[in-house]
Amino acid sequence: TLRHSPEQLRVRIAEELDRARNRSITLTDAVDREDLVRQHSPLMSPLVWDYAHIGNQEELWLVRDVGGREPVREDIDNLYDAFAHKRADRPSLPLLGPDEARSYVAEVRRKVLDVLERTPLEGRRLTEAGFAFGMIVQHEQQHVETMLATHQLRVGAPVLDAPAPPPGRAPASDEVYVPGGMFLMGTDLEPWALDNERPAHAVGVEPFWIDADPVTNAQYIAFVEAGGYDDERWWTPAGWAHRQAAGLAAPQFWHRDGDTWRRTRFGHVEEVPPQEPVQHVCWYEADAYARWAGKRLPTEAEWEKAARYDPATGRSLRYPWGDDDPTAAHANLAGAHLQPAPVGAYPDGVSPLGVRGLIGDVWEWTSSDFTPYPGFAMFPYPEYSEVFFGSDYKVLRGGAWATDPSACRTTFRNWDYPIRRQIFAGFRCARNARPEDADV
Ligand code: AVJ
Ligand code: FE
Repeated sequence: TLRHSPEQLRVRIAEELDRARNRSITLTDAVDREDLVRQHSPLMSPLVWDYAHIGNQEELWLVRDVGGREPVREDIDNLYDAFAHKRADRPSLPLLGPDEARSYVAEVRRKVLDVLERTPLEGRRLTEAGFAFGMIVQHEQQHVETMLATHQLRVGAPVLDAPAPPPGRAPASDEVYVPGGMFLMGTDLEPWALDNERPAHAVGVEPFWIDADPVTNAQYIAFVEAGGYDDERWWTPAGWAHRQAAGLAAPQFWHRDGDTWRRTRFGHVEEVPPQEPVQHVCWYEADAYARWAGKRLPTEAEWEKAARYDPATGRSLRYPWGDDDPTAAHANLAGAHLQPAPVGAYPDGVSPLGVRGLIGDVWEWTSSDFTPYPGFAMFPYPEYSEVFFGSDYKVLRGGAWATDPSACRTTFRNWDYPIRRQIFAGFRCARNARPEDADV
């Protein structure tokens, strides 16, 4: 999207809208009507709510605001306002049924494609470089990821399948040295970057070491089997209280079968693959593991420097591998495999410093609270990020196997509560460098 002519941009936007819609349709067509309207966990909306909410957001921003057209269904705005009803309450609302939701969403899309044909993609900030369309593409893709989390919580026969990921390979070394000093964090150039990724600004970090790969299941099992869940020393007071209250003893969806750890993944029960990044751990678990390992979580500035700083030029890249858009060779994205790949499976995705698996596989918890960058300006609405700023949420970086490339960049910031485990989140560790480490 960086250097498109207006006509190429229109084609690209239509393709992105279509790709997002194909994913939402796949996930909603995969289950029967009962599973579409049912709540599979109080943490999640019924799938049919996500589906109609996707259409409603698209109507609000692209049909009404960008297009200036008459509302399609103004009467349902409140039902699909995420701030008006908590997820737990959504099943009891008079929601559109599956057929109604499908025809509503399709009608909105027909109008949007017409709006796209007639809208200048320059001038007005909301439509400059197709921003509002890009925002809606990313919104749908984020809900696709949420719907995948709902599928993972659903109990019953498997309905989703995908080919296995490529094989992994060992890293050259377990940790990578990141030099201290300034780098450019955030972006002004990425046309579809959301408000919280802006503006680009110089940030200094102290020299540090970061894990070459995300923490694997095998590494995490060592923590579990060393009694890490029963040793208060590794946990913050809030983490320990939560571990006790929630009875945490292993990642979500794991169980012990004799001597073997197994996991349930989209209805399939399988042995926990040792070389895959661990997922379905909350921030408190990640933080406790890091302390047990004699390390800590990286800050989001450290994560971003490790991901995009090129020491040869001093420049910040768009992606770890350079400025090209992600392909299937760079990273495990877009739900292609429905699971993380073993570490080292994407040699083309390595960062200039030699850090691997930064994009895709699992969202990575950072130690940072979700706060605005200096010079932050809310755009185009406060409910995307601004209302979430503060100390309640921790930042996650890098995207998961479920994340679409359109909603995944080295600058992209995700956030969630430190207790959340149903998201596709893991982590890697970091530690401060000593002065003599600079010689390596
Ligand atoms: C950025 C993933 C935290 O799912 O709550 C979806 C994205 N915002 N609809 C979320 C979002 C509005 C958001 N996250
Ligand atoms: Fe939403």
